[in-house]
Amino acid sequence: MPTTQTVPVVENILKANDQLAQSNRALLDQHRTFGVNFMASPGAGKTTVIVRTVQALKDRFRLTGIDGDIATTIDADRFAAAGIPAVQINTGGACHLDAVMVHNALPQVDLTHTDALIIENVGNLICPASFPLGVHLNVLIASVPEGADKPYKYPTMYRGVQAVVLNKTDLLPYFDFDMDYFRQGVEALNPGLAFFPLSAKTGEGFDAWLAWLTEQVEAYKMTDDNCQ
Ligand SMILES: Nc1nc2c(ncn2[C@@H]2O[C@H](COP(=O)(O)OP(=O)(O)OP(=O)(O)O)[C@@H](O)[C@H]2O)c(=O)[nH]1
Ligand SMILES: [Mg+2]
Repeated sequence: MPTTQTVPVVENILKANDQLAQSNRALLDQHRTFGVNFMASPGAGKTTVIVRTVQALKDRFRLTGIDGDIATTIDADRFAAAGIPAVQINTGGACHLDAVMVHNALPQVDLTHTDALIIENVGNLICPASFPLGVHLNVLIASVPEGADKPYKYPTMYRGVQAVVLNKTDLLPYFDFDMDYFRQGVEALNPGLAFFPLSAKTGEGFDAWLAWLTEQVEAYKMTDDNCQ
C-alpha cells in the first residue's frame, strides 16, 4: 500500500542523514572546526548577514563558507568577495542541504586552517529543519517583511535552532510587524532562545550578534583545548 511503503522510506532517508551528520560532526571536531548552519526563507538576508559577519570576524577567526543553492554560484561568489574561501553546493532542485551534500563538499574545505565553517542553507523554512548537517550551531534568520506570524506557521524550524536573528529592522517603520507577537511565538516554541534583532544593511544591532557568535566559537575552541 502506498502509505505503508512511503513512511519507512522517508524514515530511512532521515536516519541515513542523521548518521552522516554525526560523521560530519566527528570530522569537524577532529579538526576543531566550529560549524554554523544559517537557515531562512528565500531573500530573508542570509548572504547579507553572513557577509557582514565575515567582514567583522575574519581577522579574528579563520573562516570558510559553504553555500547551498538550487542553482548559480552567486552567493558563494559573494562569500569569496568578502575575503574567505568558499565552496558552492548546487542541489540541482532539492529544497535543502543534507548531510550527504555537506559530507561530499568537506574535502574541498581546508579544515585544518578553518576555525569556523559558515554554511548558508537553501532558502526554505520547511525542508532544512528535517535534515541536520552535523554542525554545532543552527541559526534561523527571520526578517521583518515576512511578517510576525512565521513562528506559528513554521514551528519545526523555530524549535530546532539555537538562535534567531530578526533581520531588516530598518524596515520596521514601513511594515506592520508586531514584535511582541513574534517574540511570544518564538518563546512558546523555544524558551530562552538567543534573539538578535538587527539590520544587515545599516549595522544596527549587529554588535550584540557578533559578540554572541564570537563567544560561541571561543567557548568551543576552549572546550576543545581542555580536551587535549
Ligand atoms: N532593507 C534591508 N534589506 C536587506 C537587509 N538584508 C538584506 N537585504 C536585502 O534583501 C535582499 C535579499 O538578501 P540576500 O542576502 O540575498 O538574501 P538571502 O536570504 O541570502 O537570499 P537567497 O539566498 O536567495 O535565499 C537583497 O536585496 C538585500 O540587499 C536589511 O537588513 N535591510
Ligand atoms: Mg543567499
